[in-house]
Amino acid sequence: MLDMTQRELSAEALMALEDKYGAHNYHPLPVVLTRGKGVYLWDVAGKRYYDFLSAYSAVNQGHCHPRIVEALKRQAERLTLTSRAFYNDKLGPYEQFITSYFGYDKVLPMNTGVEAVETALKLCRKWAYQVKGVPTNEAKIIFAAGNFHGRTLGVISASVDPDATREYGPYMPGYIVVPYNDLQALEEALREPGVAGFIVEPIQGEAGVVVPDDDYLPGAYELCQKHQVLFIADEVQTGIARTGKLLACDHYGIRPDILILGKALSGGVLPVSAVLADDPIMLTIRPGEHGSTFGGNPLACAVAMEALKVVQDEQLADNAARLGERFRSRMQALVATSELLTLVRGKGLLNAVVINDAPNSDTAWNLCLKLAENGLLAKPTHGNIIRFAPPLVMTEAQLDECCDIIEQIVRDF
Ligand code: IF1
Repeated sequence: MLDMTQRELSAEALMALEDKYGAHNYHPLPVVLTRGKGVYLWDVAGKRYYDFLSAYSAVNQGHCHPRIVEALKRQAERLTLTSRAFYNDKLGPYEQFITSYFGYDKVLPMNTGVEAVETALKLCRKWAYQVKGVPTNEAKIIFAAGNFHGRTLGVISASVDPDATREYGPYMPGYIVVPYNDLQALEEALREPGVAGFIVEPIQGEAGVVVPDDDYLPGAYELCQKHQVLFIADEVQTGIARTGKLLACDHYGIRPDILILGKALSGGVLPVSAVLADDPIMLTIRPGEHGSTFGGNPLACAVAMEALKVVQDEQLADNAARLGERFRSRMQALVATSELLTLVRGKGLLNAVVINDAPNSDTAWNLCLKLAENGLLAKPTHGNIIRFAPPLVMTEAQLDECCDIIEQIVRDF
């Protein structure tokens, strides 16, 4: 009976429910989705959309990928959770698989992206005291301004976005924030005593898909090595084929000391995240010193293993690279002839267009409403930037159709 009622609720009624009973910590586009398949989403009225957000790059493999859903179902009927109080028969094989997939000695499995970031920060501090010999409680970690690493207190303490930090203080000590894409500022910060790590997004997502200069990440990595500081890459959003390589760091030939993954590690099926590092770093955390009830659960292990195999078998990195070139060249042509757009930037299928208006304007939002009306879902990041990040299983023909829609809307706007 309840189910019947729910199915018959209109989009308006469903939005009203969220408004009335849910916390107001989001401001979604007024679209109520009920089904997804590959690059498509459908709303409750049956209207079909191209998904150009991919749940913030969590569904790189496409919505409800049959292989991943099958792995989920198979494991769900067998064993879902044991906690880490006992061994389970999925964790070991998954750990072997993912470490060889990314080329690290060890993995520490967590659930959400921000938990993996927190894990990396804790690991970095442990390493500072045990290996580098930093005096107790004096370890410092360097962050880049414009960062987005999640929502915990430990992580927002590094944010420069007032929306993320306002009235959530006091904040975590031991942080240094330097400008992004500025090697000189990083080098100066590295000279401070007690620096243990530098954490960076290879491309800053929330900041508006900001791609650094080609020499920034290799330069930063080299500086970290020189100062015996861990280079920590937050590839929660950029990883797993999104930017046209398995990892964004692969574009620059650098291998982070600590690698953080999340989102697409499960193909968007359930929260699965991971921290990867070699033994001298990972083994500084000992039994009882860190963990999570759900981290490394058999359901997550089965899903993540299948999700990573899909990325490989379907050559999603190559597809992202190819389609990304195509997308940016189409948008480049549009930028050249439109008053409304000033530039397009990105790598692979993580791209953004910047609108010729103020960062606090509502132009990007209004453009996204128009795009949605015309069957394409994208989300503004700031008032004048729209991120375009479709699932990586998209075809060229589909991408062309999407570019046609964007072109049309921008010209008519
Ligand atoms: C939301 C942004 C994207 C991330 C990086 C860690 C996390 C994220 C590089 C934490 C999460 C999300 C969360 C999402 C919005 C979103 C986002 F616009 F805010 F910046 F993707 F671009 N590191 N990113 O991007 O992962 O704990 O959420 O699993 O609604 O907050 P999480």
